Amino acid sequence: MKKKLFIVLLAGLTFGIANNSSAAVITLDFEGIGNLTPVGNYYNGGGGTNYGIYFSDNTLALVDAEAGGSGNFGGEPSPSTAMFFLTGKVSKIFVPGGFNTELSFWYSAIYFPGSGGVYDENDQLLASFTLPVTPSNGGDPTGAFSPFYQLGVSFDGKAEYVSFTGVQNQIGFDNITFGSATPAPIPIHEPASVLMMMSGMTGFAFLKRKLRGFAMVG
Ligand SMILES: [Ca+2]
Ligand SMILES: [Ca+2]
Ligand SMILES: [Ca+2]
Repeated sequence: MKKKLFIVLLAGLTFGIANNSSAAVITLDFEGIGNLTPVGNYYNGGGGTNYGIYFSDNTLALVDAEAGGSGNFGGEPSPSTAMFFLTGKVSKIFVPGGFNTELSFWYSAIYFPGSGGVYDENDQLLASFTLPVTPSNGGDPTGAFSPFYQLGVSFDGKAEYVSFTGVQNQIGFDNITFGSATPAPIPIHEPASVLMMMSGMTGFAFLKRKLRGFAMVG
């Protein structure tokens, strides 16, 4: 039983094989955006490097608690700011002009899985991906949403936007990279977390009682 579930998680984390690409690689690390501040147009002339990339209104930056913010995370690939959402179920990233063939990012989701998609300018789905529940190792030194896991997606065609779907305040992202799908390392040390995910509704009431959010808010 354990073995089967383990393979399911691997499958979710390892789809996509990087292609060689000479296109410019852009990584958004969210550093420099304030705690609980909308990412919005930060990378579209709003203070960060102007890549012409903008985010759906509900997408917020979150600074780790160790750095003075309200982030309940650790092991983020670029300290100390990540991205998440407190309203809605979907965060979208718009890349006018598009990007080719590869996307990668890091995420943490310790209670609920997420999913996502890459779309072209006609809203056609180019690639979809699942975001399995990730283990929690205690943070850096605190932060339940730790560590982050890397995931890469390869697709054909020119993508115009990316959607991340999940439970609000229960999934966070960092180092979102356009133009590179570096193969995901698979540092899985706690298969028990997968079992918790797979237990589904049976464990839901228990989880809900001790649920903590990506941000310490509310
Ligand atoms: Ca932390
Ligand atoms: Ca940190
Ligand atoms: Ca960061």
